[in-house]
Amino acid sequence: MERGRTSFIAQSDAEVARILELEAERQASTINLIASENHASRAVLDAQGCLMTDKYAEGYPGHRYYGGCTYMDRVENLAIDRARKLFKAEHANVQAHSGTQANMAAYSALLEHGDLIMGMRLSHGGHLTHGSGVNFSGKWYRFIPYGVNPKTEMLDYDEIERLALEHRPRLIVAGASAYPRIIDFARFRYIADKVSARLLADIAHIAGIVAAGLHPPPVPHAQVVTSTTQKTLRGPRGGFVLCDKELASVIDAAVFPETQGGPLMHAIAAKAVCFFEAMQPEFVDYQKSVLENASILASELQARGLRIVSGGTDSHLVLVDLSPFEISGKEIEEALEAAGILVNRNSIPFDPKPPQITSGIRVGTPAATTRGFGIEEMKRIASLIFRVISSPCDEHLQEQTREEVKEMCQRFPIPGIA
Ligand code: DSN
Repeated sequence: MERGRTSFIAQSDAEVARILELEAERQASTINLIASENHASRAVLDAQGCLMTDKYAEGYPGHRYYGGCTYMDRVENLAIDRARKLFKAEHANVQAHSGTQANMAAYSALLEHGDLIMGMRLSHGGHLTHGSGVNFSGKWYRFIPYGVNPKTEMLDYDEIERLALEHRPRLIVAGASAYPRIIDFARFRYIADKVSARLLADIAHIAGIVAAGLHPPPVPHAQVVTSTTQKTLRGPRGGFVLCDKELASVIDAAVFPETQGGPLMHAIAAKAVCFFEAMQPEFVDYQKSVLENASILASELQARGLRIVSGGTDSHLVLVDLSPFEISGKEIEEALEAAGILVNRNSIPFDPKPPQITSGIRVGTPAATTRGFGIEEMKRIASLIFRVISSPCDEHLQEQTREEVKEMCQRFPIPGIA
């Protein structure tokens, strides 16, 4: 069991080759329910490991600071064209190294340091780059956080509008890392227009669902859209920015040369492959299964008495409130890992516990769906999760569950592992 290039690595570095083999074995024998992860295709992995790693290509297609960029231009133009087509955007920048870099560049293009932004509170499902005090965003800009309604645990658009009218931000960020419901980009734009703010949609988590047409699109509502490529979009680890054409030059300048140097051309080649894969009809089927699996997982967990934040999900993720069981997200993350099931501890709205401990777990279906898990497997996974949650200190039970997980996994190989 090894990925294509491991044998070459083994010839020059046996230690790293062994670690890669162990990681492949870990991925193959465990169920990955981490909502922000996925299993990229062999084509994406090969492109990301390709010889474009060797090339400097500072600048943009047709305007590079190095010779030898003919094929860099071709592959970057392909990635740009595909990203624009996939998301119906006027302009795309595919050089951002990550979602954080994409947000850094977008803020820099649109704002001055000290400007006011509205973003979703991290503890209600927002992202570090949406104003956390430990992140550049919270240090360089002033943020007014918005959150979910305490009763519905869903975005409260009336309250967001009230806050916008009171504070009059220059930018509103719509998007989340742990919010299981549809995000109403049209409503966000209506609010932004009322206070002459710009709207940025951070679709990192839902990009694949948006690309498949199964979540209302951020374009044309948001003037700027940022994203990663490795989550539901199932591409390489990386970022990209979409924007209206009048912002194209300021966004490009904010990515390079302002916040990044040389682009990662191998990653851009892999992004091109990812966008191509996301244009295929099978990708829509895949995203439908991702949503169906998440919905089944939520209802099966609910049927066993677990409280699901907001009462369900419209997306690829489910937030489970563990507080009625008087156990923490950290304890259950660790107990589930011992049982071969990977989730992450996650704050739930109004969580009294700190982010290192949390009262919840976040459970997502993109990776498990990629390896072919369907409704029957989701039902079984829900019963295994419940079993572990019910006896979180029972190591024998975890070992027994781990064996069952291994047996399930053997029937569903990961596409990127030969
Ligand atoms: N840290 C990622 C997540 O897990 O959602 C977002 O960048």
